[in-house]
Amino acid sequence: MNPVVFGMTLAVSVIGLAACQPAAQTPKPVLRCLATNPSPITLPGGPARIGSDVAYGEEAPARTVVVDGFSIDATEVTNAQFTHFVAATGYVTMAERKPDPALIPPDAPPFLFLPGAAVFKTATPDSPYWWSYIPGANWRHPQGPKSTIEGKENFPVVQIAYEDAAAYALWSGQRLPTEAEWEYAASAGAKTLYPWGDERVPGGRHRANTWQGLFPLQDKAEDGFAGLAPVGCFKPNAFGLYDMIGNAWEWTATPYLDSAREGTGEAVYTIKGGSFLCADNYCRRYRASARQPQEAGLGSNHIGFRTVGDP
Ligand SMILES: [Ca+2]
Repeated sequence: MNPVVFGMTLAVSVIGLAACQPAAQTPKPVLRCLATNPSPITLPGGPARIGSDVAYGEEAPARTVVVDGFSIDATEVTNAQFTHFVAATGYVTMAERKPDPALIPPDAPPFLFLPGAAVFKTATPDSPYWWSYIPGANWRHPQGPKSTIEGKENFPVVQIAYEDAAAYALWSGQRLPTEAEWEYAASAGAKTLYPWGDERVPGGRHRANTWQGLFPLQDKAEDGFAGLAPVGCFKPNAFGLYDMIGNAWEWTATPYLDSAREGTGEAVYTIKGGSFLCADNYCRRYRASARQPQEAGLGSNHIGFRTVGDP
């Protein structure tokens, strides 16, 4: 998708910004995050219930598929892990490369021809937009050239395009999960709305890093985090997998649509799990069956990935 269209699509005006009032401060929960990355989890094959008939239309129908057994990373791939990959291979991510001018309208603003990626920022009355193409944004500088991952080694790596995630997976002897594998792993056999039950915040305890408050104006961070969280700060699902819901969307190897038939000019893959930007008033894709299309070539600071392996 060309960045101009991307910007126009997401640069939605926010009505009534000035009417918003600051919310009361809510005590932040005390969370213990993983100190070390756990080993991948091996899951048995078999029938898996995926999709939903009671959520967004694109999730229907609920259906049973059969998956083969596989292993899956217990957490999203971290900055530390991706740093190791880049140090070993010299890999340069798409956001660090000059964009393909063929994908950009010739009359587009000059900054769109520079390496960069999409960055979220909280909207304000003076700037009612929440996504911007920022030159210099990449996995080392997820929120733009002045940002850093220093001290965030255990955060999920973001600003990763599809081929970057696939390259990491190949290097590590793994691959990206299919959507069915991912959803099977995320729901962990649960038949409830969320992998942990039918209540999103059972007993007032958040089970995933999402957005509380009126999106995109105010993130109250009642779950302990405004923006990304380190991996493994919330209770794992029944399979022992962390952050399948929330924190960062995750790439899958499943095309969202037939790009050639749809004439999008760029492959579009399915991302899963929702992110720290999913809110009650927007997105609400903090469920295992939720899905969203993502252009293969565009990184953003709310999309990461994890890998799977075959026995
Ligand atoms: Ca949060």
